[in-house]
Amino acid sequence: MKIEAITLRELQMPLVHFFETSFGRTYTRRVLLLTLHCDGLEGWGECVAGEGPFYSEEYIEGAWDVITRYLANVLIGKTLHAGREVPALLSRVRGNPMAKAALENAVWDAEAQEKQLPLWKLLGGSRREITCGVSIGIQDSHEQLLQKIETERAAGYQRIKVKVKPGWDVEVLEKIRAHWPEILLSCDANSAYTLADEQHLKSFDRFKLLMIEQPLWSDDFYFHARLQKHVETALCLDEAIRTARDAEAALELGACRIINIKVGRVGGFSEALAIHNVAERFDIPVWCGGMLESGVGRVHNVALSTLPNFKLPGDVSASKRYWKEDIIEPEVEVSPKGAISVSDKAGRGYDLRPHLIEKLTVRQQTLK
Ligand code: OSB
Ligand code: MG
Repeated sequence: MKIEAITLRELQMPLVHFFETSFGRTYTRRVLLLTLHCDGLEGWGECVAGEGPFYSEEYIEGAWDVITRYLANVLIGKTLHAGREVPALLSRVRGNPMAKAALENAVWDAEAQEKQLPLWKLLGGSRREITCGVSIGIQDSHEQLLQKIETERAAGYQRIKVKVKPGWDVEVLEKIRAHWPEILLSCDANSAYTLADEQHLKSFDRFKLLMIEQPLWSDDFYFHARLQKHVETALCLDEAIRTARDAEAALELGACRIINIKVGRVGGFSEALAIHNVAERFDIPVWCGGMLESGVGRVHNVALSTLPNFKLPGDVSASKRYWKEDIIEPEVEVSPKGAISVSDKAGRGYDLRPHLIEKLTVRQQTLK
């Protein structure tokens, strides 16, 4: 396929409910969508960068800039056969994995259409159904959080993850366990603690959590390894794992027993697959994280989650948890048992809603 042009769009999508982590609260997602125009096909990709540089260094303005200034022009005019070819082409630009992932994944999206294969099969997936958990942000009150957990449990979700930070942790976990002693429960700190909190984090052991996600610094393996020796609960790394090399280093050090793979954080499907394979070699389960994606990123997450070592429920949940209306047709739906079934349709398996996309778009630029 020849890449003739690339369109960037910024969509502003108000969340059904605000989402708060240890680094801040989001009310409206600013979504950067890319469309690759190639031989009559359209490949779509989503850049999951945040509104500000708080989860990682990347943010929407920076991603827009690096794509338009340095990345898109490398692909425009080229004839590509596979998404796998993209990382090498973009490697001259350092870092910026979320910007690169939007481009690479759009190529995979087009490749699946061209080869008339479901994207999940092209990626090497084997599951017909993926299991879902939810990530629940910090709320205004404990009662609100418990109410939300009740709602998500009733909807069938198989694992509850709650965001924690100093001051919103043990008391919260205590109350959750008092209501639901047996549920699959984990917490995510988004780097809110330091080694000075070692004893405090050890006290989480009594809650029998499935994992504690990214308790320490976003760029660290060494001190996570030290912490993992001290606590019984499995640690899971999110922010710190950017490459398959990172995964290998972290696992050799014993920095975690579980890995969260986010296709945006790691620069695209190729690196996500490589991390999946490293973890499998170490007999470490992975699961698919989320970044409050619109339908485009969400269905790419669904496809990735069909790989065999995605053995734990992911943060990939129904469109309606995030949006009044999602930009895909059909929307991503979760069964009462907490699962999403994958379709046998070629490509991403979901159509786009062009009128809604147009309505939500606040800026647009096409590069030729
Ligand atoms: O750390 O997993 C995270 C959302 C934004 C930034 C970071 C994270 C999250 C989530 C939400 O936990 C996952 C989702 O529901 O998309
Ligand atoms: Mg996380």
